[in-house]
Amino acid sequence: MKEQLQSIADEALSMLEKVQDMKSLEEIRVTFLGKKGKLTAILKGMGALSKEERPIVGQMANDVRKRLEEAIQNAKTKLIKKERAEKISREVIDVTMPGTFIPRGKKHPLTLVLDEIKEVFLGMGYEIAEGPEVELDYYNFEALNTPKNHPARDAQDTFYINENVVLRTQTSPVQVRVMEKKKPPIKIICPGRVYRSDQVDATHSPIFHQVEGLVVDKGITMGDLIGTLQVFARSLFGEDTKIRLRPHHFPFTEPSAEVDVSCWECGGKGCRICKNEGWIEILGAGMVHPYVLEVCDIDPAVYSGFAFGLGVERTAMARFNINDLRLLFENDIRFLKQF
Ligand code: 2NL
Repeated sequence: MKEQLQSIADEALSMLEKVQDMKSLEEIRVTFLGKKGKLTAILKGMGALSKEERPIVGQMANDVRKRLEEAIQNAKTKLIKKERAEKISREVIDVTMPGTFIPRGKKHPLTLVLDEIKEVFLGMGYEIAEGPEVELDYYNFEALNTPKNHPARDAQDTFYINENVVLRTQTSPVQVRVMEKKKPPIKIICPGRVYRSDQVDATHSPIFHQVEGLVVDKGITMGDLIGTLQVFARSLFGEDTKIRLRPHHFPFTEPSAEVDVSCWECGGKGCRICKNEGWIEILGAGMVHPYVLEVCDIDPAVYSGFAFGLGVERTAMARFNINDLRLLFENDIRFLKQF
């Protein structure tokens, strides 16, 4: 039996020395140490030994088991190290491989125009003011001299959240909020998204963007308004651009005007772009109505102001010669690439 144990140990150790993978290692373990393994068989056969021999062989069998267990553990550690080294050598990074091409994006035409507009007014010392898109009826209409039953409040034009809350139809409520808080001099522009219950077509969208401007101080006149709009028109549409005011009505300004710029294509002679008018309408403007100043606790006997409003989509369409407003919202890359 001693010789048997010795030869089992020799056989197992020589197999363990040559083992190449985890699966064979496990097979070796089962062959020698498993329930039906060679060493177990020896232990089972010990009943046939004499009293004197039994402890000696038992001791020897235990030593062999210990040696084999240690050898298996060592072989396992070696294999894990080997597999890890192989994995790392397989995973070398090829630093010369070309990267994935990520195309560079560009600004949307609406953003381009908005940036230009902001730039002009920041240059004239205006500040940018922002406010909520979900707005109280009071700021959107009431404070702007547009009482209940005024046609501009028609449910067809305005998205009502409830009786007192609307999606703002213009950015003027921001200006009212500023006037309530801050006393003149005030010089702000209010860019932002506005909402009207309109059917989508080539010139209408229920969501669009506006920039409104407001100046309030002592002695502000129509001359200041015209001079400001002149600077604005020249910088957006070219140095030779002229402006003209046509009388109009807004509830929040008095007097009020619609403002045209001379056609940048034909210079006023008449062409396809201006539909032979020579002029293109770009904004509405006027002197702030005394009522609006009063509700903001600004004394109209001391202060006066001018205000104007323009549609960013309309301006972008004019500026870039775009004939359908929907193109600005579809995000078709073939369209956007052109600006
Ligand atoms: C248009 C016309 C306009 C204003 C907006 C305004 C704001 C205050 C007081 C008085 Cl707080 N006026 N805003 C004035 C005139 C015209 O917009 O056609 N917008 C697209």
